[in-house]
Amino acid sequence: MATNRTFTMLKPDAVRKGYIGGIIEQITASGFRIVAMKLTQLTTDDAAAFYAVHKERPFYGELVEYMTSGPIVAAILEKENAVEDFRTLIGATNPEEAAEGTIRKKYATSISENAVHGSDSDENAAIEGAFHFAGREQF
Ligand code: IDP
Repeated sequence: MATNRTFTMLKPDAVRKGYIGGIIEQITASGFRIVAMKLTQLTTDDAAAFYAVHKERPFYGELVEYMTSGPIVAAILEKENAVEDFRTLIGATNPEEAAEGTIRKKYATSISENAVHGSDSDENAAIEGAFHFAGREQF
């Protein structure tokens, strides 16, 4: 059964370029409630663990380096059908293939520096949310 929460990160390129406000505005205007949120920075160990599923991919080293290159915004979001609806809102991994109006189409720099993360399953949303937030930080 689908749960109603997903996990997101506004990635270092989006934070560096001053897009936090615009992206959060689009997320909340699309019906997501912010359950948890913080500005933080991943260590190399954090990023390596978070993206461990990609460790055999050729871009893994680049991805870990990029994700540790500056602050990120981590957040848990709530909405009916949250995981699927948020993936639709952010658009395809490669911004060149993302639909018009999606967050990646508007704010991403490239396929690697693509502005925002969204969990790909309810199971991963729960794991990723717990990776970043204690229970008392979730509202
Ligand atoms: P997703 O974030 O859309 O779910 P994944 O395939 O899970 O996409 O990849 C995780 C992240 O790895 C992407 O968001 C992007 O930052 C990076 N990435 C994915 N594919 C490539 C690639 O071909 N080159 C460089 N970076 C990539």
